[in-house]
Amino acid sequence: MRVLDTVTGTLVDPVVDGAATLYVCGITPYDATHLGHAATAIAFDLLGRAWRDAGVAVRYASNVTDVDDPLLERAADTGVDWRALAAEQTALYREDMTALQVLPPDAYLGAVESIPAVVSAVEQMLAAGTAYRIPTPDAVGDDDLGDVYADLHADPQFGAAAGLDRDTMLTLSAERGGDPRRPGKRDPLDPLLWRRERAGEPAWDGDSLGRGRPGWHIECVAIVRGNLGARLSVLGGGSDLAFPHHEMSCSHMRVLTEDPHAGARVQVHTGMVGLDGEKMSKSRGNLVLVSTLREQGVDPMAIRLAVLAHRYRYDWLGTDDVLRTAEHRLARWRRALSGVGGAPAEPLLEAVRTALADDLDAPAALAAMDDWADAALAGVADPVPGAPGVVARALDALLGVRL
Ligand code: 5CA
Ligand code: ZN
Repeated sequence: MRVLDTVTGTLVDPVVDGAATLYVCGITPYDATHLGHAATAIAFDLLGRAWRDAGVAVRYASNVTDVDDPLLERAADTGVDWRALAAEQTALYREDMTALQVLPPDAYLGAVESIPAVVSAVEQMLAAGTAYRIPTPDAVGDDDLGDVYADLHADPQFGAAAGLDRDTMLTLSAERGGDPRRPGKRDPLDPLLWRRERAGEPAWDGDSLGRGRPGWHIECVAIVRGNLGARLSVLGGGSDLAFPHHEMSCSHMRVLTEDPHAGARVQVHTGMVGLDGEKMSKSRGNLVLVSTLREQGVDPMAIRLAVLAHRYRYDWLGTDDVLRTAEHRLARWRRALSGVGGAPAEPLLEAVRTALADDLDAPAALAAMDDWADAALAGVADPVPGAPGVVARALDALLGVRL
């Protein structure tokens, strides 16, 4: 089972001694799940299924960023309580994932419940001199504790994974949650670890850090360390997270553990699903939201097939056509499976397993099943009794497509 390591650009088998740990960056619950979120979740679900099928001992953790700036901003804009928004969208996401047959992580944690782990990690970095404080005259309270930032110069490996020039790093940092213009930082790229309480913002007890809330990267780091250990097999998410999020997360893990090999053995990034489809179909009811599609009666298995028709590592566009093609395919497969006999199942299973082992080549797996369905619908000369049942159960297990 090899996957594309986006750091080296090579295919790598992340399994060591029959075991693998996987961390996938989950949602910030301020909006409903769209096809892109679903595609990322399904890609790593396939990886987990392929590993389990091969007998690998898998431990999988993920998160919900249930307190962060985008969530607080959306709540303020729409006049709802941020906690209610997060709870509602997290519940909806879980329903969507269940409908899409995405197997749940072994550990699924929120940022809020991980605050004690974040606080001790940040305290440890301050004590080691790998983090520093910036005064916050606008913070609530009259102490002088300040916001805490990581000192990236403490990590000689910082930047090696993403391999970007400094201007690009600065631009991406500004676009993706960083604050390169914040005065007082040692390096404009240094990421926030702990933000002191400001008027009107949620805050929690931070022991020696004072009341406040966690930075983004350290949240994922705390969950990884607490549940999987600091030497991960695979760190995954969409390609929008490669920099700064995953670069910073791996840096924090190295610094915290004083282990140059801490972080991820392999980073796997899914392509971005273009939501042009959202604009296109909004007039017809915003087709790209998984929950909307479900409400409209679209079979979740057709949504899953629409995703699987695309190789995870490339960008693609979610359109009506993609969905119609998937519905057609699903109906065809179901017709092909409705007989009592069919072509033998074993060659198909072999083809599906081989496709998945090759960097999760789901489109090749679907093509193999298309061939089996063609044969079944054309009428097999020597039909094997029970073959359709074996095929249906194997596709359920390997591809998560319940027929
Ligand atoms: N909570 C953070 C990660 S710690 C976050 O990025 N949340 S998110 O809701 O924006 O995205 C959730 C997951 O879906 C992430 O892995 C992200 O990389 C991925 N994702 C977001 N947009 C897309 C898209 N258009 N196509 C594919 N994957 C996407
Ligand atoms: Zn994350």
